[in-house]
Amino acid sequence: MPDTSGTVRGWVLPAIAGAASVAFGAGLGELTAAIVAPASSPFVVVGSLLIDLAPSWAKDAAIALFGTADKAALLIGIGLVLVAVAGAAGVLEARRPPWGRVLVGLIGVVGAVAAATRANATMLAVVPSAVAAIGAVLALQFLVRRLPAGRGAPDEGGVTPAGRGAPGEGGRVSRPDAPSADPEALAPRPTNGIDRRRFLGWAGGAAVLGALAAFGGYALQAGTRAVTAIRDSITLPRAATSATVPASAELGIDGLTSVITPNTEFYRIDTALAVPAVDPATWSLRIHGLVDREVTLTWDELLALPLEESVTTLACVSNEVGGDLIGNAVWLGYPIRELLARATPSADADMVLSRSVDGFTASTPLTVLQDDRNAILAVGMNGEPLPAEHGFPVRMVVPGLYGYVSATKWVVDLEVTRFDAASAYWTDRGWSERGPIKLQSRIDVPRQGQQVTAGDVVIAGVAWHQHVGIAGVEVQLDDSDWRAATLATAISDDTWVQWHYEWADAPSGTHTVRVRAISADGEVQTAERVGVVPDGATGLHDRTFDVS
Ligand SMILES: Nc1nc2c(c(=O)[nH]1)N[C@H]1C(S)=C(S)[C@@H](COP(=O)(O)O)O[C@H]1N2
Ligand SMILES: [Mo]
Repeated sequence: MPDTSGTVRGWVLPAIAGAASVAFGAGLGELTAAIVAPASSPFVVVGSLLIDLAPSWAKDAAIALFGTADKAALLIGIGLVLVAVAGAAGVLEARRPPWGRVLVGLIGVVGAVAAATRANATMLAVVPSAVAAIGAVLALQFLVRRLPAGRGAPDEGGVTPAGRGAPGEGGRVSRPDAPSADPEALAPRPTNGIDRRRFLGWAGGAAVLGALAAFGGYALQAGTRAVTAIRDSITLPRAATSATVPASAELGIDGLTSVITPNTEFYRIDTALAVPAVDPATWSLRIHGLVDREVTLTWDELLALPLEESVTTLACVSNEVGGDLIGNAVWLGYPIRELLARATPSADADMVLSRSVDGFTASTPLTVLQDDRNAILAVGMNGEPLPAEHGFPVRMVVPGLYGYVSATKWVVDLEVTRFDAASAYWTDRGWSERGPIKLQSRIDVPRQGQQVTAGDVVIAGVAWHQHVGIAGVEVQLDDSDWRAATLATAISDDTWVQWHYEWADAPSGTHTVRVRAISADGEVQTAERVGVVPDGATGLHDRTFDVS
Protein backbone atom coordinates (compact mmCIF):
# COMPACT_ATOMS: atom_id res chain seq x y z
CA MET A 1 0.00 0.00 0.00
CA PRO A 2 1.61 3.31 -1.00
CA ASP A 3 2.38 5.62 1.89
CA THR A 4 0.67 8.78 0.71
CA SER A 5 1.32 10.53 4.00
CA GLY A 6 5.01 10.63 3.01
CA THR A 7 4.10 12.49 -0.16
CA VAL A 8 1.94 14.83 1.78
CA ARG A 9 4.60 15.67 4.31
CA GLY A 10 7.47 15.34 1.84
CA TRP A 11 6.34 18.04 -0.49
CA VAL A 12 2.64 18.79 -0.44
CA LEU A 13 2.71 20.44 3.00
CA PRO A 14 5.94 22.35 2.26
CA ALA A 15 4.44 23.47 -1.04
CA ILE A 16 1.39 24.69 0.88
CA ALA A 17 3.75 26.52 3.25
CA GLY A 18 5.36 28.21 0.24
CA ALA A 19 2.10 29.15 -1.43
CA ALA A 20 0.56 30.46 1.81
CA SER A 21 3.68 32.52 2.60
CA VAL A 22 3.73 34.07 -0.83
CA ALA A 23 -0.02 34.74 -0.66
CA PHE A 24 0.59 36.48 2.65
CA GLY A 25 3.47 38.57 1.25
CA ALA A 26 1.70 39.37 -2.00
CA GLY A 27 -1.35 40.62 -0.10
CA LEU A 28 0.83 42.82 2.08
CA GLY A 29 2.52 44.12 -1.06
CA GLU A 30 -0.81 45.05 -2.64
CA LEU A 31 -1.92 46.81 0.54
CA THR A 32 1.38 48.69 0.73
CA ALA A 33 1.05 49.71 -2.91
CA ALA A 34 -2.46 51.02 -2.30
CA ILE A 35 -1.10 53.20 0.49
CA VAL A 36 2.25 54.45 -0.80
CA ALA A 37 2.51 53.81 -4.52
CA PRO A 38 -0.77 52.88 -6.23
CA ALA A 39 0.93 52.74 -9.61
CA SER A 40 3.38 50.15 -8.27
CA SER A 41 1.13 47.23 -7.35
CA PRO A 42 3.56 44.30 -7.66
CA PHE A 43 1.08 42.34 -9.80
CA VAL A 44 0.42 45.22 -12.12
CA VAL A 45 4.07 46.22 -12.57
CA VAL A 46 5.16 42.65 -13.27
CA GLY A 47 2.28 42.41 -15.73
CA SER A 48 3.28 45.57 -17.53
CA LEU A 49 6.93 44.51 -17.57
CA LEU A 50 5.85 41.25 -19.25
CA ILE A 51 3.76 43.22 -21.74
CA ASP A 52 6.82 45.35 -22.54
CA LEU A 53 9.09 42.33 -22.88
CA ALA A 54 6.70 40.12 -24.82
CA PRO A 55 7.48 39.78 -28.51
CA SER A 56 4.67 41.12 -30.69
CA TRP A 57 3.63 37.62 -31.86
CA ALA A 58 2.97 36.72 -28.23
CA LYS A 59 0.89 39.87 -27.75
CA ASP A 60 -1.05 39.14 -30.92
CA ALA A 61 -1.63 35.56 -29.81
CA ALA A 62 -2.80 36.69 -26.37
CA ILE A 63 -5.25 39.13 -27.91
CA ALA A 64 -6.47 36.51 -30.40
CA LEU A 65 -6.92 34.00 -27.58
CA PHE A 66 -8.35 36.18 -24.82
CA GLY A 67 -9.63 39.26 -26.63
CA THR A 68 -10.36 42.10 -24.26
CA ALA A 69 -9.80 39.73 -21.34
CA ASP A 70 -6.10 39.57 -22.28
CA LYS A 71 -5.04 41.68 -19.27
CA ALA A 72 -7.12 39.61 -16.85
CA ALA A 73 -5.66 36.45 -18.41
CA LEU A 74 -2.17 37.85 -17.92
CA LEU A 75 -2.77 38.63 -14.25
CA ILE A 76 -4.28 35.17 -13.67
CA GLY A 77 -1.30 33.67 -15.48
CA ILE A 78 1.09 35.59 -13.23
CA GLY A 79 -0.88 34.34 -10.22
CA LEU A 80 -0.57 30.72 -11.35
CA VAL A 81 3.15 31.00 -12.03
CA LEU A 82 3.56 32.69 -8.66
CA VAL A 83 1.73 29.85 -6.87
CA ALA A 84 3.89 27.27 -8.66
CA VAL A 85 7.15 29.04 -7.83
CA ALA A 86 5.93 29.65 -4.27
CA GLY A 87 5.17 25.94 -3.87
CA ALA A 88 8.64 25.10 -5.12
CA ALA A 89 10.09 27.63 -2.69
CA GLY A 90 8.27 25.89 0.16
CA VAL A 91 9.65 22.48 -0.78
CA LEU A 92 13.10 23.98 -1.22
CA GLU A 93 12.95 25.70 2.15
CA ALA A 94 11.91 22.47 3.84
CA ARG A 95 14.81 20.57 2.28
CA ARG A 96 17.60 23.03 1.62
CA PRO A 97 17.12 26.07 3.79
CA PRO A 98 17.58 28.94 3.22
CA TRP A 99 17.18 28.45 -0.54
CA GLY A 100 13.41 28.58 -0.38
CA ARG A 101 13.60 31.98 1.27
CA VAL A 102 16.21 33.05 -1.27
CA LEU A 103 13.83 32.06 -4.08
CA VAL A 104 11.02 34.05 -2.45
CA GLY A 105 13.39 37.01 -2.12
CA LEU A 106 14.17 36.72 -5.82
CA ILE A 107 10.47 36.93 -6.65
CA GLY A 108 10.51 40.18 -4.69
CA VAL A 109 13.51 41.38 -6.71
CA VAL A 110 11.58 40.71 -9.93
CA GLY A 111 8.73 42.86 -8.59
CA ALA A 112 11.11 45.62 -7.53
CA VAL A 113 12.90 45.66 -10.89
CA ALA A 114 9.56 45.74 -12.71
CA ALA A 115 8.38 48.62 -10.53
CA ALA A 116 11.59 50.63 -10.87
CA THR A 117 11.64 50.31 -14.65
CA ARG A 118 8.08 51.57 -15.21
CA ALA A 119 7.69 55.03 -16.72
CA ASN A 120 7.19 57.67 -14.03
CA ALA A 121 8.50 55.31 -11.33
CA THR A 122 9.02 57.18 -8.09
CA MET A 123 11.46 56.31 -5.35
CA LEU A 124 8.59 54.61 -3.52
CA ALA A 125 7.99 52.22 -6.42
CA VAL A 126 10.10 49.39 -5.01
CA VAL A 127 8.58 49.57 -1.53
CA PRO A 128 5.53 47.32 -2.17
CA SER A 129 7.69 44.55 -3.63
CA ALA A 130 10.18 44.86 -0.79
CA VAL A 131 7.41 44.63 1.81
CA ALA A 132 5.91 41.67 -0.06
CA ALA A 133 9.25 39.84 -0.14
CA ILE A 134 10.02 40.48 3.53
CA GLY A 135 6.52 39.40 4.56
CA ALA A 136 6.72 36.24 2.47
CA VAL A 137 10.21 35.31 3.70
CA LEU A 138 9.21 35.68 7.35
CA ALA A 139 5.98 33.75 6.81
CA LEU A 140 7.88 30.98 5.03
CA GLN A 141 10.34 30.67 7.87
CA PHE A 142 7.46 30.63 10.34
CA LEU A 143 5.41 28.02 8.48
CA VAL A 144 8.27 25.67 7.63
CA ARG A 145 9.13 25.51 11.33
CA ARG A 146 5.59 24.39 11.94
CA LEU A 147 5.58 21.58 9.39
CA PRO A 148 4.55 18.33 11.01
CA ALA A 149 7.74 16.96 12.52
CA GLY A 150 10.03 14.53 10.81
CA ARG A 151 8.91 14.83 7.26
CA GLY A 152 10.15 17.44 4.92
CA ALA A 153 11.52 19.35 7.87
CA PRO A 154 14.91 21.06 7.68
CA ASP A 155 17.98 18.90 8.14
CA GLU A 156 16.12 15.68 7.88
CA GLY A 157 18.76 13.06 8.46
CA GLY A 158 19.70 9.93 6.67
CA VAL A 159 18.29 10.69 3.28
CA THR A 160 20.44 10.21 0.23
CA PRO A 161 20.11 12.98 -2.33
CA ALA A 162 18.36 10.61 -4.68
CA GLY A 163 16.02 9.53 -1.95
CA ARG A 164 15.06 13.04 -0.90
CA GLY A 165 11.47 13.70 -1.51
CA ALA A 166 10.78 10.34 -3.02
CA PRO A 167 7.19 9.51 -2.34
CA GLY A 168 6.73 7.17 0.53
CA GLU A 169 10.22 7.64 1.86
CA GLY A 170 9.68 10.72 3.94
CA GLY A 171 7.63 8.70 6.35
CA ARG A 172 10.54 6.50 7.28
CA VAL A 173 13.20 9.12 7.90
CA SER A 174 13.36 11.59 10.65
CA ARG A 175 15.74 13.96 12.35
CA PRO A 176 17.68 12.23 15.09
CA ASP A 177 16.87 15.10 17.42
CA ALA A 178 13.25 15.44 16.47
CA PRO A 179 10.47 13.90 18.51
CA SER A 180 9.71 11.69 15.57
CA ALA A 181 13.07 9.97 16.08
CA ASP A 182 11.13 8.17 18.71
CA PRO A 183 10.54 4.60 17.51
CA GLU A 184 6.89 5.39 17.84
CA ALA A 185 7.20 7.81 14.95
CA LEU A 186 7.67 4.88 12.62
CA ALA A 187 4.13 3.92 13.31
CA PRO A 188 1.29 6.31 12.59
CA ARG A 189 1.11 8.74 15.50
CA PRO A 190 -2.07 10.43 16.61
CA THR A 191 -0.07 13.63 17.28
CA ASN A 192 0.86 13.83 13.58
CA GLY A 193 -2.72 14.52 12.64
CA ILE A 194 -2.81 17.28 15.23
CA ASP A 195 0.48 18.73 13.96
CA ARG A 196 -0.82 18.66 10.46
CA ARG A 197 -4.09 20.32 11.36
CA ARG A 198 -2.23 22.93 13.38
CA PHE A 199 0.12 23.57 10.46
CA LEU A 200 -2.75 23.86 8.00
CA GLY A 201 -4.40 26.30 10.39
CA TRP A 202 -1.32 28.53 10.37
CA ALA A 203 -0.91 28.25 6.60
CA GLY A 204 -4.59 28.96 6.00
CA GLY A 205 -4.37 31.90 8.39
CA ALA A 206 -1.41 33.35 6.50
CA ALA A 207 -3.20 32.98 3.18
CA VAL A 208 -6.39 34.53 4.57
CA LEU A 209 -4.44 37.46 6.04
CA GLY A 210 -2.84 37.99 2.63
CA ALA A 211 -6.23 37.96 0.95
CA LEU A 212 -7.62 40.40 3.52
CA ALA A 213 -4.66 42.74 3.01
CA ALA A 214 -5.10 42.64 -0.76
CA PHE A 215 -8.81 43.25 -0.35
CA GLY A 216 -8.10 46.12 2.06
CA GLY A 217 -5.78 47.67 -0.49
CA TYR A 218 -8.45 47.37 -3.15
CA ALA A 219 -11.03 48.94 -0.85
CA LEU A 220 -8.64 51.77 0.07
CA GLN A 221 -8.42 52.70 -3.58
CA ALA A 222 -12.16 52.80 -4.07
CA GLY A 223 -12.12 56.59 -3.71
CA THR A 224 -9.34 56.91 -6.28
CA ARG A 225 -11.13 54.61 -8.72
CA ALA A 226 -14.37 56.51 -8.33
CA VAL A 227 -12.67 59.86 -8.92
CA THR A 228 -10.73 58.46 -11.88
CA ALA A 229 -14.03 57.37 -13.39
CA ILE A 230 -15.50 60.82 -12.79
CA ARG A 231 -12.44 62.48 -14.32
CA ASP A 232 -12.60 60.24 -17.36
CA SER A 233 -16.24 61.16 -17.92
CA ILE A 234 -15.64 64.93 -17.83
CA THR A 235 -15.64 66.99 -20.99
CA LEU A 236 -14.27 70.41 -20.19
CA PRO A 237 -16.01 73.44 -21.68
CA ARG A 238 -14.42 75.07 -24.71
CA ALA A 239 -12.05 77.87 -23.91
CA ALA A 240 -13.50 81.35 -24.26
CA THR A 241 -9.96 82.45 -25.14
CA SER A 242 -7.66 79.88 -26.69
CA ALA A 243 -3.89 79.76 -26.75
CA THR A 244 -1.82 79.31 -29.87
CA VAL A 245 1.46 77.49 -29.99
CA PRO A 246 3.33 78.63 -33.12
CA ALA A 247 4.66 75.71 -35.16
CA SER A 248 8.08 77.37 -35.12
CA ALA A 249 8.19 77.08 -31.31
CA GLU A 250 9.10 73.41 -31.81
CA LEU A 251 12.48 72.80 -33.43
CA GLY A 252 11.85 69.07 -33.65
CA ILE A 253 15.47 68.18 -32.94
CA ASP A 254 16.06 64.59 -31.89
CA GLY A 255 16.73 64.44 -28.14
CA LEU A 256 15.53 67.99 -27.50
CA THR A 257 12.72 68.28 -24.93
CA SER A 258 9.45 68.98 -26.73
CA VAL A 259 8.17 72.51 -26.25
CA ILE A 260 4.88 71.23 -24.80
CA THR A 261 5.42 68.52 -22.20
CA PRO A 262 2.96 65.61 -22.48
CA ASN A 263 1.04 65.05 -19.23
CA THR A 264 2.54 61.60 -18.77
CA GLU A 265 6.07 63.06 -18.91
CA PHE A 266 5.37 66.12 -16.80
CA TYR A 267 7.47 66.12 -13.61
CA ARG A 268 5.54 65.57 -10.43
CA ILE A 269 6.52 67.04 -7.07
CA ASP A 270 4.36 67.06 -3.98
CA THR A 271 4.20 65.97 -0.39
CA ALA A 272 1.17 63.74 -0.95
CA LEU A 273 1.97 60.14 0.02
CA ALA A 274 -1.31 59.08 -1.58
CA VAL A 275 -2.72 61.25 -4.36
CA PRO A 276 -5.79 63.02 -2.93
CA ALA A 277 -9.04 61.80 -4.50
CA VAL A 278 -11.26 64.88 -4.77
CA ASP A 279 -14.75 64.55 -6.22
CA PRO A 280 -15.51 67.72 -8.21
CA ALA A 281 -19.13 67.50 -7.03
CA THR A 282 -17.98 68.13 -3.47
CA TRP A 283 -15.14 70.51 -4.39
CA SER A 284 -15.39 74.15 -3.54
CA LEU A 285 -12.96 77.00 -3.13
CA ARG A 286 -13.25 79.44 -0.28
CA ILE A 287 -11.67 82.88 -0.49
CA HIS A 288 -11.51 84.55 2.90
CA GLY A 289 -9.26 86.39 5.34
CA LEU A 290 -8.49 90.07 4.79
CA VAL A 291 -11.33 90.58 2.34
CA ASP A 292 -14.49 92.67 2.26
CA ARG A 293 -16.65 89.65 1.51
CA GLU A 294 -16.00 85.92 1.53
CA VAL A 295 -16.40 84.14 -1.77
CA THR A 296 -17.05 80.47 -2.36
CA LEU A 297 -16.98 78.85 -5.73
CA THR A 298 -18.23 75.40 -6.70
CA TRP A 299 -17.03 73.23 -9.57
CA ASP A 300 -20.13 73.96 -11.64
CA GLU A 301 -19.77 77.68 -11.01
CA LEU A 302 -16.12 77.56 -12.04
CA LEU A 303 -16.87 75.68 -15.26
CA ALA A 304 -19.63 78.16 -16.11
CA LEU A 305 -17.13 81.05 -16.12
CA PRO A 306 -15.38 82.05 -19.36
CA LEU A 307 -12.28 79.85 -19.18
CA GLU A 308 -9.01 80.91 -20.76
CA GLU A 309 -6.24 78.84 -22.23
CA SER A 310 -2.67 79.87 -21.47
CA VAL A 311 0.74 78.28 -21.83
CA THR A 312 2.91 78.42 -18.73
CA THR A 313 6.14 76.65 -17.85
CA LEU A 314 6.11 75.32 -14.28
CA ALA A 315 9.42 74.85 -12.52
CA CYS A 316 10.41 73.41 -9.18
CA VAL A 317 12.72 75.30 -6.84
CA SER A 318 14.52 71.98 -6.30
CA ASN A 319 15.52 71.81 -9.95
CA GLU A 320 19.31 71.59 -10.09
CA VAL A 321 21.26 73.23 -12.89
CA GLY A 322 20.61 70.96 -15.88
CA GLY A 323 17.74 69.22 -14.06
CA ASP A 324 14.36 68.16 -15.38
CA LEU A 325 11.94 69.36 -12.70
CA ILE A 326 10.38 71.69 -15.22
CA GLY A 327 7.60 71.28 -17.75
CA ASN A 328 5.42 73.33 -20.05
CA ALA A 329 1.71 72.81 -20.63
CA VAL A 330 -1.35 74.42 -22.13
CA TRP A 331 -3.55 75.14 -19.14
CA LEU A 332 -7.26 75.88 -19.10
CA GLY A 333 -8.53 77.97 -16.23
CA TYR A 334 -9.98 81.13 -14.82
CA PRO A 335 -8.00 84.19 -13.69
CA ILE A 336 -7.55 84.29 -9.92
CA ARG A 337 -7.49 88.10 -10.20
CA GLU A 338 -11.19 88.09 -11.10
CA LEU A 339 -12.12 85.99 -8.09
CA LEU A 340 -9.99 88.12 -5.76
CA ALA A 341 -11.74 91.20 -7.15
CA ARG A 342 -15.08 89.71 -6.09
CA ALA A 343 -13.76 89.24 -2.56
CA THR A 344 -11.97 92.62 -2.53
CA PRO A 345 -8.76 92.25 -0.47
CA SER A 346 -8.15 94.94 2.13
CA ALA A 347 -5.38 97.45 1.59
CA ASP A 348 -3.00 95.97 4.16
CA ALA A 349 -3.04 92.44 2.69
CA ASP A 350 0.10 91.41 0.77
CA MET A 351 -0.09 87.61 0.46
CA VAL A 352 -2.46 84.81 -0.47
CA LEU A 353 -1.98 81.57 1.41
CA SER A 354 -3.40 78.85 -0.80
CA ARG A 355 -4.23 75.54 0.80
CA SER A 356 -4.63 72.09 -0.66
CA VAL A 357 -7.18 69.53 0.49
CA ASP A 358 -4.26 67.64 2.08
CA GLY A 359 -2.98 70.64 4.05
CA PHE A 360 -0.08 71.77 1.81
CA THR A 361 0.14 75.56 1.67
CA ALA A 362 1.88 78.10 -0.57
CA SER A 363 2.42 81.82 -0.02
CA THR A 364 1.95 83.92 -3.14
CA PRO A 365 2.41 87.69 -3.22
CA LEU A 366 -1.04 89.25 -3.60
CA THR A 367 0.13 91.61 -6.36
CA VAL A 368 1.25 88.68 -8.51
CA LEU A 369 -2.29 87.28 -8.35
CA GLN A 370 -3.79 90.69 -9.15
CA ASP A 371 -1.66 91.85 -12.07
CA ASP A 372 -2.41 90.99 -15.69
CA ARG A 373 -0.46 87.72 -15.88
CA ASN A 374 -2.18 84.37 -16.41
CA ALA A 375 -2.34 83.40 -12.74
CA ILE A 376 -5.21 80.93 -12.93
CA LEU A 377 -7.28 78.35 -11.19
CA ALA A 378 -6.59 75.59 -13.69
CA VAL A 379 -8.97 72.75 -14.51
CA GLY A 380 -7.37 71.54 -17.76
CA MET A 381 -3.86 70.46 -18.76
CA ASN A 382 -3.01 69.89 -22.41
CA GLY A 383 -6.61 69.40 -23.44
CA GLU A 384 -7.65 67.08 -20.61
CA PRO A 385 -8.98 67.52 -17.11
CA LEU A 386 -5.99 67.79 -14.74
CA PRO A 387 -4.49 64.37 -14.10
CA ALA A 388 -5.07 63.32 -10.47
CA GLU A 389 -1.38 63.68 -9.62
CA HIS A 390 -1.29 67.18 -11.10
CA GLY A 391 -4.12 68.44 -8.91
CA PHE A 392 -7.51 67.22 -10.15
CA PRO A 393 -9.97 68.84 -10.11
CA VAL A 394 -8.45 72.32 -9.56
CA ARG A 395 -4.95 73.70 -9.05
CA MET A 396 -3.19 77.03 -9.27
CA VAL A 397 -0.79 77.95 -12.07
CA VAL A 398 1.13 81.21 -11.71
CA PRO A 399 3.66 82.30 -14.35
CA GLY A 400 7.01 83.40 -12.93
CA LEU A 401 7.02 81.73 -9.52
CA TYR A 402 8.42 78.38 -8.46
CA GLY A 403 5.73 75.78 -7.75
CA TYR A 404 6.26 75.70 -3.98
CA VAL A 405 5.01 79.29 -3.62
CA SER A 406 2.29 79.26 -6.24
CA ALA A 407 1.19 76.05 -7.92
CA THR A 408 -1.03 74.52 -5.23
CA LYS A 409 -2.67 71.34 -6.47
CA TRP A 410 -6.05 70.10 -5.17
CA VAL A 411 -6.55 73.70 -4.02
CA VAL A 412 -9.59 74.37 -1.82
CA ASP A 413 -8.83 77.53 0.10
CA LEU A 414 -7.34 80.98 -0.54
CA GLU A 415 -6.67 83.00 2.57
CA VAL A 416 -5.87 86.63 1.89
CA THR A 417 -3.32 87.54 4.55
CA ARG A 418 0.11 89.07 5.18
CA PHE A 419 3.64 87.67 4.92
CA ASP A 420 4.22 88.79 8.51
CA ALA A 421 1.09 87.02 9.73
CA ALA A 422 1.23 83.60 8.07
CA SER A 423 3.77 81.30 6.46
CA ALA A 424 3.59 78.37 4.07
CA TYR A 425 4.61 74.70 4.12
CA TRP A 426 8.12 75.02 2.67
CA THR A 427 8.86 78.40 4.24
CA ASP A 428 8.41 76.70 7.61
CA ARG A 429 11.08 74.23 6.48
CA GLY A 430 13.80 76.71 5.63
CA TRP A 431 12.88 77.77 2.10
CA SER A 432 12.41 81.38 1.08
CA GLU A 433 8.94 82.89 1.60
CA ARG A 434 9.07 84.26 -1.93
CA GLY A 435 10.21 82.29 -4.97
CA PRO A 436 10.52 84.08 -8.30
CA ILE A 437 11.93 81.71 -10.92
CA LYS A 438 15.57 82.39 -11.78
CA LEU A 439 16.98 82.82 -15.29
CA GLN A 440 18.18 79.39 -16.43
CA SER A 441 19.16 77.36 -19.48
CA ARG A 442 19.83 73.72 -20.19
CA ILE A 443 21.58 71.66 -22.87
CA ASP A 444 19.62 68.59 -24.01
CA VAL A 445 21.68 67.67 -27.09
CA PRO A 446 24.27 66.14 -27.15
CA ARG A 447 23.80 63.97 -24.09
CA GLN A 448 26.54 63.86 -21.47
CA GLY A 449 29.30 61.55 -22.74
CA GLN A 450 27.63 61.00 -26.11
CA GLN A 451 29.74 59.82 -29.05
CA VAL A 452 29.02 62.25 -31.85
CA THR A 453 30.00 61.69 -35.47
CA ALA A 454 32.47 64.25 -36.77
CA GLY A 455 31.09 66.96 -39.03
CA ASP A 456 28.38 69.46 -38.18
CA VAL A 457 27.31 68.94 -34.59
CA VAL A 458 23.92 70.12 -33.36
CA ILE A 459 23.76 71.56 -29.87
CA ALA A 460 20.29 72.31 -28.53
CA GLY A 461 18.32 72.92 -25.38
CA VAL A 462 15.83 75.13 -23.59
CA ALA A 463 16.06 78.43 -21.70
CA TRP A 464 13.56 80.08 -19.37
CA HIS A 465 12.86 83.12 -17.26
CA GLN A 466 9.11 82.95 -16.81
CA HIS A 467 7.20 86.21 -16.98
CA VAL A 468 10.38 88.06 -17.97
CA GLY A 469 11.24 86.32 -21.22
CA ILE A 470 14.40 85.19 -22.99
CA ALA A 471 16.21 87.61 -25.32
CA GLY A 472 19.06 85.33 -26.30
CA VAL A 473 21.10 82.20 -25.61
CA GLU A 474 24.85 81.85 -25.98
CA VAL A 475 27.06 78.80 -26.06
CA GLN A 476 30.74 78.46 -25.27
CA LEU A 477 32.61 75.67 -27.03
CA ASP A 478 35.46 74.49 -24.83
CA ASP A 479 37.06 77.74 -23.68
CA SER A 480 36.41 79.87 -26.72
CA ASP A 481 34.28 83.02 -26.88
CA TRP A 482 30.54 82.98 -26.25
CA ARG A 483 28.60 82.65 -29.49
CA ALA A 484 24.95 83.37 -30.13
CA ALA A 485 22.65 80.38 -30.49
CA THR A 486 19.44 80.58 -32.52
CA LEU A 487 16.16 80.79 -30.62
CA ALA A 488 13.00 79.05 -31.71
CA THR A 489 9.87 81.19 -31.62
CA ALA A 490 8.90 81.81 -28.01
CA ILE A 491 5.30 80.92 -27.19
CA SER A 492 5.34 83.79 -24.68
CA ASP A 493 7.48 85.27 -21.92
CA ASP A 494 5.80 82.79 -19.56
CA THR A 495 7.26 79.74 -21.26
CA TRP A 496 10.63 78.25 -21.92
CA VAL A 497 12.07 78.61 -25.38
CA GLN A 498 14.04 76.09 -27.40
CA TRP A 499 17.43 77.05 -28.85
CA HIS A 500 20.04 75.44 -31.08
CA TYR A 501 23.54 76.01 -32.34
CA GLU A 502 25.17 74.25 -35.32
CA TRP A 503 28.83 73.62 -34.69
CA ALA A 504 30.21 73.35 -38.23
CA ASP A 505 33.08 70.90 -38.69
CA ALA A 506 33.54 70.09 -35.03
CA PRO A 507 37.08 68.73 -34.65
CA SER A 508 37.40 65.22 -33.26
CA GLY A 509 38.19 64.90 -29.60
CA THR A 510 36.48 65.51 -26.29
CA HIS A 511 34.62 68.80 -26.03
CA THR A 512 32.68 70.67 -23.39
CA VAL A 513 29.88 73.04 -24.28
CA ARG A 514 28.43 75.53 -21.81
CA VAL A 515 25.23 77.55 -22.13
CA ARG A 516 23.96 80.84 -20.73
CA ALA A 517 20.76 82.76 -21.35
CA ILE A 518 20.15 86.47 -21.60
CA SER A 519 16.90 87.70 -20.16
CA ALA A 520 14.49 90.07 -21.89
CA ASP A 521 15.41 92.61 -19.19
CA GLY A 522 19.12 92.35 -20.09
CA GLU A 523 20.23 90.07 -17.24
CA VAL A 524 22.99 87.65 -18.24
CA GLN A 525 22.68 84.26 -16.55
CA THR A 526 25.21 84.08 -13.75
CA ALA A 527 27.98 81.47 -13.65
CA GLU A 528 27.96 81.58 -9.87
CA ARG A 529 27.00 78.15 -8.54
CA VAL A 530 24.34 78.28 -5.87
CA GLY A 531 22.41 75.27 -4.57
CA VAL A 532 18.63 74.92 -4.63
CA VAL A 533 18.07 75.95 -0.97
CA PRO A 534 16.57 78.43 -0.12
CA ASP A 535 15.29 79.96 -3.36
CA GLY A 536 16.58 78.07 -6.41
CA ALA A 537 19.86 77.08 -8.05
CA THR A 538 22.09 79.23 -10.24
CA GLY A 539 25.11 78.36 -12.36
CA LEU A 540 25.77 77.31 -15.93
CA HIS A 541 24.92 73.93 -17.39
CA ASP A 542 27.56 72.15 -19.44
CA ARG A 543 27.85 68.93 -21.37
CA THR A 544 30.96 66.98 -22.32
CA PHE A 545 30.88 64.74 -25.39
CA ASP A 546 33.20 63.01 -27.86
CA VAL A 547 33.45 63.84 -31.52
CA SER A 548 35.00 61.08 -33.66
N1 LIG B 1 -1.07 70.23 -2.82
C1 LIG B 1 0.19 70.40 -3.21
N2 LIG B 1 0.45 71.23 -4.24
C2 LIG B 1 1.72 71.41 -4.67
C3 LIG B 1 2.79 70.77 -4.02
C4 LIG B 1 2.49 69.90 -2.94
O1 LIG B 1 3.37 69.31 -2.31
N3 LIG B 1 1.19 69.74 -2.58
N4 LIG B 1 4.07 70.95 -4.48
C5 LIG B 1 4.34 72.16 -5.23
C6 LIG B 1 5.62 72.11 -5.90
S1 LIG B 1 7.00 72.18 -4.90
C7 LIG B 1 5.74 72.08 -7.25
S2 LIG B 1 7.24 72.25 -7.99
C8 LIG B 1 4.56 71.91 -8.12
C9 LIG B 1 4.73 70.75 -9.05
O2 LIG B 1 3.58 70.57 -9.82
P1 LIG B 1 3.44 69.25 -10.70
O3 LIG B 1 3.62 68.08 -9.78
O4 LIG B 1 2.11 69.29 -11.35
O5 LIG B 1 4.56 69.31 -11.71
O6 LIG B 1 3.39 71.69 -7.36
C10 LIG B 1 3.25 72.49 -6.22
N5 LIG B 1 1.95 72.25 -5.70
MO1 LIG C 1 8.76 72.37 -6.24
